[in-house]
Amino acid sequence: MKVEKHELGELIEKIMNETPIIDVHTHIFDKSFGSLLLWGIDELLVYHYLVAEAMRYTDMPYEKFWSMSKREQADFIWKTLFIDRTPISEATRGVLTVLEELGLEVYERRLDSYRNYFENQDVSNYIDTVFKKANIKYVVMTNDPFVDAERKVWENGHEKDERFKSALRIDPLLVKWPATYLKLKEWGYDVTEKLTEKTLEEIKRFLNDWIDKMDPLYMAASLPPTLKVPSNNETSIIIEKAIVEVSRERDIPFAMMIGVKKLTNPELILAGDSVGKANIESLEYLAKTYPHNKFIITMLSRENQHELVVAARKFRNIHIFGCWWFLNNPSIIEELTRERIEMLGWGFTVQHSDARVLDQVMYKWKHSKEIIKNVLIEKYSQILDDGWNVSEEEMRRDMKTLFGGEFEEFLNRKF
Ligand code: RAT
Ligand code: ZN
Repeated sequence: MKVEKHELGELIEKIMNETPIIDVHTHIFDKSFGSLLLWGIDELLVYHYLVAEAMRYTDMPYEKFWSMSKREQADFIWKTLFIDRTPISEATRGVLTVLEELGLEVYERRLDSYRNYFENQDVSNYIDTVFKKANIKYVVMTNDPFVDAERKVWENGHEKDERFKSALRIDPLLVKWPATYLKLKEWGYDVTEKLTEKTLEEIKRFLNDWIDKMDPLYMAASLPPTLKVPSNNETSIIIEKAIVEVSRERDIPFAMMIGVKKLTNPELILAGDSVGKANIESLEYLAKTYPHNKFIITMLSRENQHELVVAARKFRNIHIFGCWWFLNNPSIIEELTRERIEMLGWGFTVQHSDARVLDQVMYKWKHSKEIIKNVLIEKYSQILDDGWNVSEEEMRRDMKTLFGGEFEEFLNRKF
């Protein structure tokens, strides 16, 4: 049935809310990972996006903040960003949205009663509640074998929850090889700091072993704006001579998250990373040189976004996903979504949550959907004005594509 222009807003909202989401990049875990799964009000408040904001309003030495307990840090952030000031930034507004979604009394501003609510939740039920409220089909975790606590879970075996798929995260292999090779050695891989044939074979064996253990949807790394491939540095050699090969042999895409300047302010620790513009040519080189490899890409700098879309038009082995980190703000989500639809149609994944705290998926998706809805109203209206018609079923198909369908097509895996 033909959709009329005046129906668009309501219909898009309805279809969007009924479309189960595939959240292609998060930092949350299923219950079997124990304390690695973060949830609740204190975790929400000490989110590093908020730490960065709060520390701007104080003279407190950074070490003092880090030496406080989590609860004290949360108290400090609550007072600084929510009581002494109006919580208007995207990350502060996110906390309000979470409380509102849970039916708590946001206007009361009672941290003690919010704490009380979370203390009375059972984690399994709470995961169900959050997934239901955000209408998430599954999330992709960030699974890092270089994190001791996480490696143990994989090595000891754990009960799988199908709503949590894995992604093999390998940053240390690419950005800290002189320290990482020692770890690999300790774990029984016959590697040397020099990237000999043998060492590259052993890196591949390491990747294959972890692929067998995790069954990841993709391998991933966060990479600096200085990334240069090809070149004779370790990062480039390991990408071309190990990762690209394993990625192709196992048909597991390589996700590159490019543009992070690590520890620009080291005192802020996790909150201290910044952004830099990268050179798109490394990606173009990889996509062109390895046409049978798949690359899943997000870039951090706003200045890289237009050329990234152009690169994806040129190479069908590039899949763009989400508005990452400093781009995950309404004004930029709007701009990027419009730009991507205008040049790629439906051929990308519109957003990911990057949630570090389970509860955050509720706000990240709610806020993004508000923006995406408006962009879609505009875009569908334009083709209706041209005389095209579109049915509700077609709109459902389109929405599914944007919220994870195209990602599964690209992976060639359906869940
Ligand atoms: O957005 C974030 O929380 C960052 O700290 C990073 O985790 C980034 O998303 C990443 O995956 O490296
Ligand atoms: Zn992330």
